Amino acid sequence: MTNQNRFTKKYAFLIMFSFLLCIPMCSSQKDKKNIVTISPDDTMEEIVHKAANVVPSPRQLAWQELELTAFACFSMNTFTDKEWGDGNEDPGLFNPIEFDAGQWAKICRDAGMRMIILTTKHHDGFCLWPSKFTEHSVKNSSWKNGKGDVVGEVAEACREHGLRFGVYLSPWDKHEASYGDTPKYNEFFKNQLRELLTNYGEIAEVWFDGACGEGPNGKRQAYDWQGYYGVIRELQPDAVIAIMGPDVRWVGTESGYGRETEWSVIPVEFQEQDKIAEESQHKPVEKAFVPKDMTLKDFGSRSKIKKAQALAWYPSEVDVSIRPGWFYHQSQDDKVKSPEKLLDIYFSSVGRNSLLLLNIPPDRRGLIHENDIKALQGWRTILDSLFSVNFVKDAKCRSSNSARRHGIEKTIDGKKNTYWTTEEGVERVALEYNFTKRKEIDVVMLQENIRVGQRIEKFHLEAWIAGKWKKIADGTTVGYKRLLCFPTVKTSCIRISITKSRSNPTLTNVGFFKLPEELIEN
Ligand code: FUL
Repeated sequence: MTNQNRFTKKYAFLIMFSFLLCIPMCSSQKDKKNIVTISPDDTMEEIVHKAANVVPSPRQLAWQELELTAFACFSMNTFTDKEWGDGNEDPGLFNPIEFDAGQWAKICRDAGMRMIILTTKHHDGFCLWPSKFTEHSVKNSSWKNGKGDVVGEVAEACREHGLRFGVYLSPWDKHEASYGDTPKYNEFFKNQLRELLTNYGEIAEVWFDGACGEGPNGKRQAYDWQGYYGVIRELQPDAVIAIMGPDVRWVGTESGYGRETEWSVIPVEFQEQDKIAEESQHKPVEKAFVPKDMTLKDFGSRSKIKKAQALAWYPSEVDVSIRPGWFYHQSQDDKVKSPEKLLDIYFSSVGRNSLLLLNIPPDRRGLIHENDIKALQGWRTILDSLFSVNFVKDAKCRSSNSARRHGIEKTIDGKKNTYWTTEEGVERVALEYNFTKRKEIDVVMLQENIRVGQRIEKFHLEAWIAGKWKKIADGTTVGYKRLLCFPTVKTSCIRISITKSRSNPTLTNVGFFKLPEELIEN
């Protein structure tokens, strides 16, 4: 990652909170609970209780449940063999003669992706749709004699294949002459957003890159984030706004590896707390928060929330490319990540309370390259084989405590809306799953019911082997999904002990699985 990326993505974290603090509060009642203020008089116990009851907004919940999404970094850079263009590229260079959005959507769907996010405009300003507001677009390319619309075709293909569609729109524009002329460019950018958000059906995610450099005149632009967010909320109220936005947090690296301790409820620090609390129901409040390093080991542990002035639901997204670069380069055809590497990334993103945004950059033909297809298919085969048999189906289960109507059987019914929990005040608890026959197990899946909040802080797993309990894994946070992988055990019973929780813990689904044999031998 370049220094500029690092800086600008950090900056993103700063900026998004200003909006997060106001928009969720001034929108619907439902959205209110994804943020809570902490009073200076709150005891630690009260702060922990508040943290335990912050929940995702409906749009954040729908987004989290997608689990796997694809990025399609495809634009002028694909044809110039660059990662970042300078905005002076000849539009005529863009000519994907075999372009087939249906192929992208089919490959992504078959790999298990639930959405494609397209780079509709990268930093070079070239637009993949015939924008009325610039000449630097597909309308002046050789492709389809300037009559093509990549955004339209990808949006349509996504719909046909049952995928959601998202747009990446770079605020940084190295081509546009008004860039740096702040009010003028902000209007230009909002016009482009309006085109994308009105002409292409439902948009599930708007992805704002943090990169903010100089425009063609050497000027820098002050982005009107609040104005941009307003356009999105008005035109696509169900879309999450990611990275430089209030709904989805960049995990902090582009490696594909999330944190082992990943809280979706994290502190929002701002200076004029009373003023914000007073004004938040009525109008946006200008930014007033303290920057954080996105690579912190954790954002939401007790020591962090203790110092917070407010807490917000702000879940993490892990973005990574299947190749070394974000855009297609022929020289990287033999550097596509292997199915095993992708599996490891899956465990370390989806399996660590994050959503995975995997970039699959189409090539110059306008197709996903054969090598990427092979890797994706290999990965899907492993995932299907791994998760095809969940041993809970055969298990008899019991727990040391359960609340009425929330018994442990709710963890094995496969439903996402039912869940096990304990009686009020019971925060340490054990759950046992007894199998009719001994099973070989090396992967455990835990899912909290995030609809009521994220609560589990510490847990461990034990297997009953040769007449005694043997510890096989332990962890801190669970969140939406936690996957743990350990050396294979042959056991008749697994015990999950939750030893620390914020308020009564919940589990909506539990799974016990066995990795395919060939992976273990490797
Ligand atoms: C980065 C950009 O600068 C890359 O080119 C790419 O678009 C990636 C997804 O985000 O910040």
